[in-house]
Amino acid sequence: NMTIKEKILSQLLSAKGEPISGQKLADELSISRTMIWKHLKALELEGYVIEAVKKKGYILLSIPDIVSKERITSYLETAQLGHNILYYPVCDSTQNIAAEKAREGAPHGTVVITEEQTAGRGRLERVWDSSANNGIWMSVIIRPEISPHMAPQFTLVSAVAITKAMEDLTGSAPEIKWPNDLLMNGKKVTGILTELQADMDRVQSIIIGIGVNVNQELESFEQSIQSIATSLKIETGNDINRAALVAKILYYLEKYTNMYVENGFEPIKLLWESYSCTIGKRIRAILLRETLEGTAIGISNDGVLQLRLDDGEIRGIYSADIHL
Ligand code: BT5
Repeated sequence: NMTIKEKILSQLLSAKGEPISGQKLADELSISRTMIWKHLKALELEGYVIEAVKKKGYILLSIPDIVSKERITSYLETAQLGHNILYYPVCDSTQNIAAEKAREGAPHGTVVITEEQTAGRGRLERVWDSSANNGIWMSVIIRPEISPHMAPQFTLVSAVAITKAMEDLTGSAPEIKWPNDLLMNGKKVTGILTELQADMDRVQSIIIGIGVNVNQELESFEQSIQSIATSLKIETGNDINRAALVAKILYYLEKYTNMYVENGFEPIKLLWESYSCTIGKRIRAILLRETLEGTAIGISNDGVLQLRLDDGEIRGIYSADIHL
């Protein structure tokens, strides 16, 4: 039950660069040549590059790098995550849609993903710059059977998963800055926003919002963040296949989620520390009500940052903005 559009695409793809005539397409699909032409125009609007060769027919020259369900699925290696993908060409925030879907009962592993967000957000309602077709803007709904106090660690579990996926696909790993930033050359390439739906003693769902800057040029970013943001393309010089990176992230997110739920935080903590650029450094931590300075000496088994103040006192930090 392919749509006409999908049938045309599959014909063009199997022609492997040879022209295929409008008449042949029309005959095979039992529709008029005018309809074929309309569908080809629609495909071009989606980013497919199609060349019309006089008297011969149409050639598919390139496929857009979109993060559609079909493209992600073709790379997927997971048992559960990403088996239900909700794709939106544009939306306000995948986090909002995922929250609604989770309340309606969306299954464990549901992914909400988009090409562009008009109201992408970070922590504390900050704006998340999410321009069209060049990043990964997705929210993953997971339903682990854990108590709510174990939920914040999923920010760290996710950070390790995304780091591993980037390292696999690009050969270079970012550094993790506690709690939710991934940096390359000191600039932010990824932000994570973990939100929770829970009863007093049981998690209903955790919604992991993942924003990865992938194929942006520096000018693609809002002026205000050009000095602090970067993308994989800026750092590695290469265009990255976003759908493949999404699938890799889901692969490691599933692996480390299972590891955390089964074996506790210890193994994740070791991985996290090996990629961290926070531990051992002198930092300033801006909390909601105060600012602290000291040395970050580690994270505890519940993901809490341990800060040694200048007077020797050790403080556990649950949530803050860190300045290195
Ligand atoms: C974060 O917040 O880093 C979490 C970002 C999560 C975004 C994802 S995208 C999919 C899902 N749907 C959403 O609506 N959100 C999630 P925070 O630590 O508060 O950092 C926000 C700050 O990062 C902003 O105040 C800017 O300074 C900076 N920033 C904004 N957009 C950026 C970008 N694209 N790249 C790097 N830095 C950015």
